[in-house]
Amino acid sequence: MSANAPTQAITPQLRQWIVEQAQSGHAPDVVLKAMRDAGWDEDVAIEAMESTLREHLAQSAPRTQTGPGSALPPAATVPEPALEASPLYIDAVDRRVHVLSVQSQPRIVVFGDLLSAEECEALVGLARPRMARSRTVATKTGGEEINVDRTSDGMFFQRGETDLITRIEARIAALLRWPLENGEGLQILRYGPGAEYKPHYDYFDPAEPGTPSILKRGGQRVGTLVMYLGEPERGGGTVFPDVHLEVAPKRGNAVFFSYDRPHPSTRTLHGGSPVLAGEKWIATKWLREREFA
Ligand code: PD2
Ligand code: ZN
Repeated sequence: MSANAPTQAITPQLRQWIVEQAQSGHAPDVVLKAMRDAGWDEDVAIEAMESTLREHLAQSAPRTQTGPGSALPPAATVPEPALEASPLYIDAVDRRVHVLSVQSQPRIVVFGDLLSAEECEALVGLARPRMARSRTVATKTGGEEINVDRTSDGMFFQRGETDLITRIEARIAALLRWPLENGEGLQILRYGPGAEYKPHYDYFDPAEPGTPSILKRGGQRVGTLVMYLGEPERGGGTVFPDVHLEVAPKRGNAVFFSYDRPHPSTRTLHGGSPVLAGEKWIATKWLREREFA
């Protein structure tokens, strides 16, 4: 709250109104603007929205994906780099990408030198003026929400938005042998000291009511490529708790993982550890089953 703003109480009525807005699909920015127009201090309004939606999610019925009689969702084809001959590097259109580590179940591959230092800097430079507090897709409504588990700032590029982005997207498509058209636009995230991304799955939970609407555009996510654009001094690794793996966020490197069904059995739970010193920047490319038009 700004220093001289009077204290504003977050009443049960306000909380109910916030939940109703989210359920009817209003974007967080729209709700925030309505609150500011009604005289709410911006920081109080954000806190009210975040705490209300967090509590609301926690109170929702527990999800059972693995209960007796519930079959696993069917497996999909996933992106897969050409690793059959145990290569030390893969030539991906215009760049020789190093293969630093490979794991099969779950499929997790660490790449070195996927991006040059100049490309990393250029992406950060393009993104920096457009950064805003991160939002993720709200699977309850199919809209967007401020994600209380993510304390980074972020933005999305359109696919093919600049020549640089087109070149990088073509490189990724060749590296992962997955159609460029099936990729979402690059997401850029910046984590300052203390910022983290709590462990989560990148696929859309089939049990959430908003998921069918999200899947109309391109189907499920089946793979993720996290590229490190800016390294912190300490902390900020990408962790996979189920397999006790931590990938160091080294600039130009990337970690790829795939998941053939939207289910925890893929063991692709992952998160971004808190940045302990410095700043971490990443670009994430999510791969869908079909064209993401
Ligand atoms: O920043 C990361 O390391 C990270 C961790 C978990 C990024 C993502 N997920 C993501 O972009 O999905
Ligand atoms: Zn993720």
